[in-house]
Amino acid sequence: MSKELTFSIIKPDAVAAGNIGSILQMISDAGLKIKATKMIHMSREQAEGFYAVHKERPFFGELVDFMISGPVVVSVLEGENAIARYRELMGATNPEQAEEGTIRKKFATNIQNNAVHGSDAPETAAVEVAYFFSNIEMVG
Ligand code: YYY
Ligand code: MG
Repeated sequence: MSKELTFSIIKPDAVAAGNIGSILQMISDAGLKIKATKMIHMSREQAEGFYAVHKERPFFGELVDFMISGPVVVSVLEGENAIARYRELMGATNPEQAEEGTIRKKFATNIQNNAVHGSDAPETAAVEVAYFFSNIEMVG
C-alpha cells in the first residue's frame, strides 16, 4: 500500500493559545506520522506566496495579515490516504460547521482564525511540502 504525504500548518491563533501540543497529539493519535516539523514566523512575501491560489479572493489581505501575526508550526505528515484523513481530522473550514472531535471544532475561533491548514490534493501537497522543507529535513 502506498503512503502519501500532506502538509500541515498550526496557525498563529492555535500557537498563541498554547495548542501546539494538543494538536500534534491529535495528529499522532489519528495514526498520521510526523515526518518533519518546525516553528517559523512567515514574512509577508512567504505568506502571500503560500496562499497565492487565493490572491483574488476578498479575504486574501486579512488572511495574509493573520498568517504573519505570530509564529506557526509547519509539518509534513505521512500515512495511507494522509491528505483526506488530515482534512477529516481538521474539520470544516468554518468551525461552526466542523464535526465534534475535529481540530477546528475544538480549537478554531472563526472561519479565518481556524487553527490549522492542510493540503487539499496531491499536487498542492507536493508544492506546499517543498515550499517549507528540503529533503534532508524529512525523517524516516
Ligand atoms: O482549505 P481550507 O483551509 O479549509 O479553506 P480554503 O477555502 O482553502 O481557504 C483557505 C483559508 O482562507 C481558510 O483556512 C481561512 C481563510 N478563509 C477566510 O478567511 N474567509 C473565507 N470566507 C474563506 C477562507
Ligand atoms: Mg485550502
